[in-house]
This record gives sequence, C-alpha cells and structure tokens, in this order.
Amino acid sequence: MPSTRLVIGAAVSSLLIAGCGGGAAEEEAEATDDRQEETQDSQDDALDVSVSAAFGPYAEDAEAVTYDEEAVPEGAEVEVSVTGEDGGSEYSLSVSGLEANREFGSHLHTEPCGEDPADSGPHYQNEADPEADAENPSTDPAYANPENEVWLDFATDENGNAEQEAEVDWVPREGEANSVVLHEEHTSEEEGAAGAAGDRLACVNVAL
Ligand SMILES: [Cu+2]
Repeated sequence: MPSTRLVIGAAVSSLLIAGCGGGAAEEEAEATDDRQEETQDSQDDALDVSVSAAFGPYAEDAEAVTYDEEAVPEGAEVEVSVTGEDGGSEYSLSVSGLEANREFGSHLHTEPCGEDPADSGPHYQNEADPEADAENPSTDPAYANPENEVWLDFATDENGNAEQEAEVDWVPREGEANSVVLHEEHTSEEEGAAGAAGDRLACVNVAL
C-alpha cells in the first residue's frame, strides 16, 4: 500500500521537524530522500490491484460479464486481487454463486472484456510464443503453461463457491494484461492444445 507508506513518511518527517533542534534540517532531508525512493518504488514495480464485482450481461461499463448464465448466473460475485513487487506477482480469485460442483478454467488475458467472448484476446504470456498470433493462439506447452501464464483453474463446491491462488516469478508489463476469463473446463497441458480450456463463460476486467 504505497499511499499508506507515503502518509506515514510525511508524519514522521513532521515529527522530526517539530522535535529536533540543530539536526532537524539534516534529518528532514533524509526523510525527504526516503519518501522519494518509496515513490519511485511504487511507480516502478509495486502492483496492487483488487476488483470486486457481480457478473451481468455485457454493458460498456460492466466490470464482470457473463456469457453463459447457467454456469455464471447474473449476480454471481467475483473478487480478484493482484500484488506484485521485485520480479514476482501473486493472484487470488474468489467466486460465489456460480454453477455448483463443476470445474472451470481461468486465466489472465491480454484485453478487456467485450461483448464478444473473444474480445478479451489471448492469454497474457511473460515470454510471448513466437509462433502465436491473433488467429493462432499459443498451444505450445513451452509457452502455454502456468509458469509463463497465470492460470487460476478451480472447481466450485455445492454452493457454487471457490477460491484459487497463483504465483509467478514475473510482473506483467504495464497495460498488457486486462482481464481474467472463466472457461468451461480445466486447462489442457497437452502438446498442441496447451492452454485450451473450452468456451469462454465469463470475464472480469482486471487492468494491470
Ligand atoms: Cu483463458
């Protein structure tokens, strides 16, 4: 939480100014340096995004869109949070009110959710598969795998609830990952089908 750290930094620095005699100017200068470093960190590496939304039909300002109301009913809820720093990032997905007792695939995708399920684009890859393009998504397990992409496959319980977490040792490039998509089955790791998880059932906008 960069903003909290900055507020604390400012408070400490005013205490120093108020409480010290001759050394105050020097200490204030140090405190100012610390603040600048923290600001720098938060702009360069720190990622802290969380989204909480209810699924609904597509609308231009919809945060979470369902394309299949049997699997993902209108009003079902989703929470996604992403934190990243120092060359690593962590993802957590929590859903409630989905179709009970079934498997879903789920990944981080490149584009925002759209009216057409395909609008969310391919999976975000840390190292892009050189053989893949807009018409031919990556199916090479050397690239389409849960170390090079973010996979959040899950299975719902008898109430339609589930939670999943994932962790990778990289941080997505700013602006290049924009949604989490739910699919109809768990993700394949097979050669030639790696990354495939069936139809897109729903999508939540998560702009990283
Ligand atoms: Cu996907």
